[in-house]
Amino acid sequence: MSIRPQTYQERRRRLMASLPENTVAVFRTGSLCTRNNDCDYEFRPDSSFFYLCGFGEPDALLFIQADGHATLGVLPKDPERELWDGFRHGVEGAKATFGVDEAFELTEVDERALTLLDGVENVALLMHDKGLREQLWQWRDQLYRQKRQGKLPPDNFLDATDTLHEMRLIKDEEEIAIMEAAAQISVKAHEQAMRSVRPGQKEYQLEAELNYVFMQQGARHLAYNNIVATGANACVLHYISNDATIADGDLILIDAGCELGCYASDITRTFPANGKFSEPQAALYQLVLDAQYASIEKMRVGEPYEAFHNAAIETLTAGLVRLGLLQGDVAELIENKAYREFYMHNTGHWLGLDVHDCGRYKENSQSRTLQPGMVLTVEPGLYVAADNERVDPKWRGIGIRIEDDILIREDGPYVLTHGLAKEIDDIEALMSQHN
Ligand SMILES: [Mn+2]
Repeated sequence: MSIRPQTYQERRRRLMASLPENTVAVFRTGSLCTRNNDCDYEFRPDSSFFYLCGFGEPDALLFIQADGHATLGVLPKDPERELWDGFRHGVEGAKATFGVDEAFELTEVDERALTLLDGVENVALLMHDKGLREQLWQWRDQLYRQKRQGKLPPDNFLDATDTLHEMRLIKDEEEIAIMEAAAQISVKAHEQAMRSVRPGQKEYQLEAELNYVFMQQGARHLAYNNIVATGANACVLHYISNDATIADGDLILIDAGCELGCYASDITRTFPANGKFSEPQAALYQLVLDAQYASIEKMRVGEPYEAFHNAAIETLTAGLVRLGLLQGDVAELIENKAYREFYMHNTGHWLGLDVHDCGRYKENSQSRTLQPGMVLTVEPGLYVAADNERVDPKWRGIGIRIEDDILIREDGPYVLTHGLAKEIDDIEALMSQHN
């Protein structure tokens, strides 16, 4: 299960067909980042670069000409460096493995770039890549200085961001297969966390169970930092310290997903540390779950993007009134955004090579409509701050989110993260198989 070289070729051709004639598009993948002294963070290729060629080494540069002809600049083969830092594909390997038409060693980058840019009218790039923008300007200046020798510097710089992001937004069959596999590995990891948790454990000890399953199942990387939040820590939306002690009676919120072939999965589950929901925990949990089901119902072809968020808000607000956390008329409370005291984030985001994947949510300030091949998360939640004195003490410090990954298909929403318990009974049954 992987992306075929022909698919990358096809993407490059499609990109160039959407850009003006006589354009060269240039992308780069990024460099290693230092963590401390001589230790680097693991390298992860830029998502758009990877989408166009699948090459995973640092410092690489991709030129695509108008007809789709692709030239990849790569680090040279170097037995000494490879002995220390690991394998490099080099020029021959890059051509043979990734289906690019040409490759060169980065030591020749200036010469190659000047040849590729000479006589071209437009240069397309991801305009936010400041380093590349500056590099391209330097090459342009060099051509400009040689104008009287017959060189023709490019006239315009174009932003390829929108075109490329819209392509990435609609997933093809190969991408969907990888994303479902990633989702299913994450399902197994969450199941293991639910089965193995014990009060008294540190959050990071439970986190270790997730990471173990990810890697055992073939996913070497995380899509984002794991959130393992016990009790009121769940109310900190991007809690990542994961070093508190899990108490009997806590709810635990885990937001974690593996990355497979650079594709993200993104799952949140909330479950009781001792295996049994208390009454107030169960009441709020069931409300969030109802909101999630109502939301998924709206994840259909032709529905506006905002519909599933609105469905979640309606269910949550009505439920908060019913349980006594909000007082007043439901329609008015929605109008005044009163729910924001307990629900302050959106109900979903695009998912793909990036966990918060690219693609516009609105077009001409109108919510866009859902189309087949879009993948997005659905993640309603409720968070009652531990110091919220406006509500009955029994609700305080409860944070809940339930998140799944949804593929929009002609025949309706398809849950990529299928099979993972989320009904109260199913979670309690799974947790009773304690290991
Ligand atoms: Mn998410």
